[in-house]
Amino acid sequence: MTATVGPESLWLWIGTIGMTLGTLYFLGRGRGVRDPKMQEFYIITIFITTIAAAMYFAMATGFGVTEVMVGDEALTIYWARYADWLFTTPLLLLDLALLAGANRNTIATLIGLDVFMIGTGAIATFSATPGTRIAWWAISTGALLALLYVLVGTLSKNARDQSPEVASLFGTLRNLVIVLWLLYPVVWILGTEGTFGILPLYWETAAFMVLDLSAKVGFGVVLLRSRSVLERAVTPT
Ligand code: RET
Repeated sequence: MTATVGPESLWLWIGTIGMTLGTLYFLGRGRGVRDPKMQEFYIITIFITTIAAAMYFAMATGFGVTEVMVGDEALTIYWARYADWLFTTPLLLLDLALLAGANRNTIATLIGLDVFMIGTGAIATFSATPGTRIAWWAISTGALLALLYVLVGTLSKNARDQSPEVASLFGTLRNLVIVLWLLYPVVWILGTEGTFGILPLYWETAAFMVLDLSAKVGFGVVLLRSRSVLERAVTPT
């Protein structure tokens, strides 16, 4: 599944380097961590940036890109994004859910909605007519809104039942997720996938790169920087 990578490869290489540096940083910080519960956060977060680094490398080198015909127009599609998101977005939610002390049902609901969102988003991306593309985009965005509703409702309540420090860290991360994740469907619909031709592929790739680095490395830095708060999250009061 290859097509040629254009000048947007600049952003894909920056993404590859950024995700790799993020991975090395988290590996370095996690080395001395002995508490198994604390290690969970490190393992999950390190997998997130490792998967992203691999998928950015796949996109930059032309493996992760293909073409989709929409009418008589050929769209360049970086399918490796969806492979990345399918695994990394559930892991990001798992980090949040563990921090909040959520139960299994809440975790399953969040991850189920998330996989549905990325799955239907992938269908949107590979659909052959503008109408079906927009319809699947709307279905996927519906799942995103439902997911954010669970974050704001049940998960925030779980977090408030923890210590004030945990609740406050959770609040910061949750707000980061709300703002960043809502921008993905916007970039998609304005970008080449939306077929309205508002944002060219070059700038769309740059936008997704900035979002991905913020939502993964930025998120991880905020989550893992305060060891004392995490310790409180893993030792129930
Ligand atoms: C798509 C297109 C269809 C509509 C929606 C989307 C949402 C994507 C999201 C992706 C989040 C990715 C993250 C990556 C981490 O780095 C698939 C773009 C709603 C929310 C957080």
